Amino acid sequence: NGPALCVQRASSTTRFAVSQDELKKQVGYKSVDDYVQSGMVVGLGTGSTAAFAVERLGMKLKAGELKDIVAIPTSIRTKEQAESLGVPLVTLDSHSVLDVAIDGADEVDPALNLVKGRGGALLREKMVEVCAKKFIVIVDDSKMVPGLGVTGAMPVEITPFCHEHTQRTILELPGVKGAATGKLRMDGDKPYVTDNDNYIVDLYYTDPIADVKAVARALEGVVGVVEHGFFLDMTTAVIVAGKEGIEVIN
Ligand code: ABF
Repeated sequence: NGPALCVQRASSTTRFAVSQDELKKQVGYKSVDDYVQSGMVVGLGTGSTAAFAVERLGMKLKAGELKDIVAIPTSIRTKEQAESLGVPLVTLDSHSVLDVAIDGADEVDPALNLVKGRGGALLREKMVEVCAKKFIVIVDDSKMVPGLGVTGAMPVEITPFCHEHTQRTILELPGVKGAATGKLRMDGDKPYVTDNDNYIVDLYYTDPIADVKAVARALEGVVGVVEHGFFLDMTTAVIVAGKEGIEVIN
């Protein structure tokens, strides 16, 4: 049985030229409206789409429509946004189980497996989202792909210690060698540094990845790899916005 599809048609107002930002806002707001209730522990994702969910949560808390919420941010920038909106924050150290986590993604395949991490927050995102009873992914329809690895980088967070060695090791792995090129992510003329003081190697595939689970397992076997951007078998539902309306796939 494949994922079920529930299509909510666009209202007459949303059928006209809707910007990408408006689509992100629609799914961000809907995720909070449909999946967050008072008393919950909520995981807050990172990125321009997740920022709308955080915004909505802040609005509803301020309006008193939600109460007794605590939230766990997945990056420093999400933490700062949530703090600025008065969202009470905790960490996994005090709350190991979340009721729901909401986040964006870079790619979503038909089995609802994901590539994440082009925003650089993959480690904290995965640590938090794997602890959620429900993981709700919010995207515009440009993120829906027939197979993972086609629209851009597949990020791998690695230790700065001997990063060139680790990058070479990754590029020799089955499922990577001959299929992808690797590039250390840069921030100007210096390596990009994650919230966890690590580096990121971006893998660029030319064709959809044939066996995503095998590549994920191989990456997990490399000492020096901290985490990879495949989020497999984690998704509860994907809320997708396109010009025709919003779809919930689960
Ligand atoms: C996070 O933000 C990431 O895992 C992903 O890389 C990115 C998606 O950002 P956006 O919503 O801005 O496209 O969810």
